Amino acid sequence: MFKTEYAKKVYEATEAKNAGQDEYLQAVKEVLLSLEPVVEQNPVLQKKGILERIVEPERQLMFRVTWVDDNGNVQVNRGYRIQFNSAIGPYKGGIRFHPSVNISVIKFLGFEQIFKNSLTGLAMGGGKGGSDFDPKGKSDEEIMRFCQAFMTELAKHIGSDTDVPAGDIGVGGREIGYLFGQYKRLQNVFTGVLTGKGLDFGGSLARTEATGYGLCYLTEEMLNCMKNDSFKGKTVVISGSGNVAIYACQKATQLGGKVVAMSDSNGYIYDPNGINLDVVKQLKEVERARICEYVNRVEGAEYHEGCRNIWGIKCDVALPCATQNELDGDAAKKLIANGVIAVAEGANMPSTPEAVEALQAAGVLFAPAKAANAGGVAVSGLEMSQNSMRYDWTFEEVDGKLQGIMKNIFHNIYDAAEKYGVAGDLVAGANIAGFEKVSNAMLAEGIIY
Ligand code: NDP
Ligand code: 2IT
Repeated sequence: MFKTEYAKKVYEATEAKNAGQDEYLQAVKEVLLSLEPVVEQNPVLQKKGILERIVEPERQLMFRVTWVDDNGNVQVNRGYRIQFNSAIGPYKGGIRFHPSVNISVIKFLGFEQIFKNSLTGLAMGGGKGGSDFDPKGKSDEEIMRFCQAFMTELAKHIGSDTDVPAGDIGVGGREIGYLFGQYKRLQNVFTGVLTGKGLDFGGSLARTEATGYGLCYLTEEMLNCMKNDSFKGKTVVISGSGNVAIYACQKATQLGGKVVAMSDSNGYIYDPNGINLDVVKQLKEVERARICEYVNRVEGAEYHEGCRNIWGIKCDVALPCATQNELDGDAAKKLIANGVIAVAEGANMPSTPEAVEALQAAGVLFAPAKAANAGGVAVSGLEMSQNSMRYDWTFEEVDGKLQGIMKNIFHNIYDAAEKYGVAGDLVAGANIAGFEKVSNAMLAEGIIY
């Protein structure tokens, strides 16, 4: 698979050093394969060990989180923060609370974040954190106590100019509030140390909407530039029903698309009349209920057990917005057989390598996560700017900047693919364009002899 000795050697060494870390190795392999034309044309990258350095986190924190549940029982979870790369700015990236979290998952997310954050054009390095804590079925008090226990250790390692966490799966506005409160209590400073904060204490307008909206802005630009087309009149399928999926549904609908399906980890709903987003929001944002409940409230809708079968629904645009490796080779084949035009990744690494290969080979427009879901962290960057200024922009100002950033990202990745002889391959384009700024900074900042 590898054509250059250098990339191959670095991948094999990474594999040997990180045995069993499947998600992390999957993410590294894709990036190193894309970077082969870049390392071939720039021998200084090998001379200065850039690839060896970029696959090794600057710092990895793993810690015990002890908390007490509502029955008075002591519970222990594992916490993580991977401070992956700070060449272009303070570490920046979300925190995930989900039972599937392990070192491999957090490292793949932190690694991807380096390139994503670079693509936004803002000064943010890459990081990620989380815990194997399962928020499902926990009371509000349990969530609060867990967040406080988690932050009691994390607070020692983060700061508004050092490392700025945010939300991800299982971490939304409620959790960020509790985490922020505990940081402030411990450090006695009110700073922009987290993003995604509530609007009353330093949060940015449009951060809640940013990832889903940004995904649709980039998809619209891709449809427009590569197919002279748009969302208008398109049938759209969106997996997930969390933060990213909900606001992707809202924007896709505003742009003239009809979203006919959404899911959670149990199953999916199909609504031929177009998803009623108010119902989904009520269920997911207010009641924290399961998606199956939708069919009890909306006539004509169907519920099917098993979230993966959502990709069998005929659609023009597919937006995977749930989790990693949720769209595999078989799902890609179904989408292709049903005439899909575009797939854009709202989740991080939702498509398996087999799916990406099949979609690209079939000529389906494919926007990779690093570019397509960068709107969330981009507006996090804008939240940091507003916190530094101690001044807030309006929703329209932030949304306008987000649109500009997403259009820019599309053109940068499109142009990078063309420049390195892989025109139209936006996966390679995103990896290359994201890498260029980070590697330039690493070269400029030197190494200790
Ligand atoms: P949420 O916790 O708000 O929602 C997650 C959604 O995905 C839920 O519907 C959840 O269903 C579903 N899901 C989670 N795990 C699985 C699984 N193993 N199998 C099937 N479905 C699953 O998270 P977000 O919307 O914030 O995040 C979704 C994706 O977007 C993640 O990949 C995240 O990394 C990525 N992302 C998030 C950003 C953000 O700003 N929030 C920014 C960029 C990317 P259930 O409720 O049943 O668990
Ligand atoms: O994957 C991601 O980009 C996020 N979860 C958002 C990170 C952030 O710092 O806003």
